[in-house]
Amino acid sequence: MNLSEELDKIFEEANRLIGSSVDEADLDKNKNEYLGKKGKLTSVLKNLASLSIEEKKTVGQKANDLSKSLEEIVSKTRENLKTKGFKEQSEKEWFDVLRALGETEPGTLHPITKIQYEIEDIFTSMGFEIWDGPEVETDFNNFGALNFTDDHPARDMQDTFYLENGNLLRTHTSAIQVRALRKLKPPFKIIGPGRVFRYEEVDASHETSFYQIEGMVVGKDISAGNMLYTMEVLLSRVFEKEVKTRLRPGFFPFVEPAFELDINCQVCGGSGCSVCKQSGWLELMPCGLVHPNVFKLNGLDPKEWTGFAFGLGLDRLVMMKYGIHDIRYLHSGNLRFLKQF
Ligand code: FA5
Repeated sequence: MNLSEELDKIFEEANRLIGSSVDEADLDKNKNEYLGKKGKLTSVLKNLASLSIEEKKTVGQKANDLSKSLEEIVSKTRENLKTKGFKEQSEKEWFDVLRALGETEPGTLHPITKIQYEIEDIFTSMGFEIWDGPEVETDFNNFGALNFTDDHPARDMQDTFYLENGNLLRTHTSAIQVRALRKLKPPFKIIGPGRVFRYEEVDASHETSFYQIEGMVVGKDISAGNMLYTMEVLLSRVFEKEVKTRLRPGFFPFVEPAFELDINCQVCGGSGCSVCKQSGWLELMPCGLVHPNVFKLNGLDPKEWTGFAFGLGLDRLVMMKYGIHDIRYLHSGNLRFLKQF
């Protein structure tokens, strides 16, 4: 066998052996057997010295080519072994990430969200549209357009978080009625649920951030009777039973006459507790007939249009419905509390 034939034989052997490597260590060993310092292919090259110049050229070239091809076969095989390795590892070591968490429990709606959805259903069934507005509002939308003059004492009724740019965190959802008044063509009926913010002392029935639902109806000849009927429907559907309410005169610059609708405290049944401050009643839903100035300030003619508006305290409604004796539970994130709903 001449040197060239010997090279062919070695290449064939090497190709087979390298291709059958079972893992990377085996591959390194096999590679070394042919391409290492003392490898079979390397040793053939060492014998080149005994050949003629002509043979040296052809056999040398052939040996170089074969050695390059073998290097390529080695790197291909290494890649295959790596992929195979990952595959085998993932088959052996897989685990169910969800199972690793243990028992999972489905989430539930927060009681405030639940009642909000219920109220949205009640009002949409009466033909109301649902309106939204941003939590950061302009002073004008929150106060100015609602007939609060700059020095109006009512501004102090709702301690306000102001932002550096002159805007504020809305103190009530009445800012949503302003947006509706400016966008919609009367007649219209809207409700506007949302989160509001006030710089207040926190106690059993007061939070610094809470939820309200604004309601507004604008049309021809809207009366206090229409307003009271709407509120009765709302309360009887939410509570699914008769609840005692009372109306007191109220004061808000954007409604005239203004009323406070109180609900008989459902936590103590009216006998007095920390939620109702021992009075047996809880302030729930102020309301009134839209003040003519509000129509004027928002581009509508008060001689042509009438309306009513109300602002329901959603947290307090939830407290009354479920007999919750402290508003702070609602924003606590306490799962033991929330799971009950
Ligand atoms: C207002 O916010 C008026 N914008 C409501 C209104 C709308 C009047 C339309 C007339 C026409 P008031 O500040 O009273 O009003 O708040 C309304 C309701 O929000 C209260 O009756 C109460 O249920 C709830 N509320 C007020 N302050 C808090 C508080 N700190 N924590 C929880 N609920 C509150």
